[in-house]
Amino acid sequence: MIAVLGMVIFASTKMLAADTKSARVMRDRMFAKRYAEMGLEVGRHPQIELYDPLLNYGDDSGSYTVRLTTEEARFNINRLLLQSDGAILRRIFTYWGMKPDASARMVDALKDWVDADDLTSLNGAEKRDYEKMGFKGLPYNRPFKDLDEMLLVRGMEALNVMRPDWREWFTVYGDGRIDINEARPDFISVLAEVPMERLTPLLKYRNGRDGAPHTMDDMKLASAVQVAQMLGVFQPKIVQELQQWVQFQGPIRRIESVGSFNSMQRKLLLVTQNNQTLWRGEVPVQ
Ligand SMILES: [Ca+2]
Ligand SMILES: [Ca+2]
Repeated sequence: MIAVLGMVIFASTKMLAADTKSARVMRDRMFAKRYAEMGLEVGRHPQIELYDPLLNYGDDSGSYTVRLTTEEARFNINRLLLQSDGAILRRIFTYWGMKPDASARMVDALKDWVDADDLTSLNGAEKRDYEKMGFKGLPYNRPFKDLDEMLLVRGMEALNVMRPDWREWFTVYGDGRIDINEARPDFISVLAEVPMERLTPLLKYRNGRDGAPHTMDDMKLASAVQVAQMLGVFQPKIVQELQQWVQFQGPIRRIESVGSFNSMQRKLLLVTQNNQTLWRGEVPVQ
């Protein structure tokens, strides 16, 4: 099927051979997206395995690379705000280089946005504060339905400039527990309050004998105690936090497909649960 699709793309490319530069850019964008779409279709197949060779494909004109992971590999922003004292979120912002008062201000503003009341937290922002800034109808006073809603929160514009990849850290899906088998090392470092170098035993274990992530020999972490031991954390507070905030196989699939054509790259994302689409769209290539 893929070979046939590839030939179709190649043939249409030839027809467009003699055109202007802007038309070439448009064409490259279109074909890069088409390759990404091909990848997404392969990646969403229920029988596809994490390490399936079909997840990478290339021919003379273009290619796609698919990454399968779980949505729970990210921090659920709503749960962090509504089911904790905000400590983990403050740690994330501090890790990004924000000063303690700025990160407390950001956490409080986010918290006020999602909590139902109009009572301004110590460093937060509620209706009155947004009205003073000239905004009516804010905050929504409900959990974020989409990450982009976060951009409406006071202070997020500046954070978006400082940390353009902030979306990579968060999700609005899942029960809030981080899939420790899929989470990025820096996420684990922030979650468990350990420096990156302390992660080596855990990552070694997770990667299996070949030392590479997402291959057939990967090992699965299976308990919070095991995670705590591997990270060398014994403070009861952190162990308890791990027990509360960690899981080992998130049920929500995240399929990321990057299509390339000439120098153009486009990335499509599909989030599914029980084969139902939760989110589908294009995201920036990081
Ligand atoms: Ca509120
Ligand atoms: Ca491996």
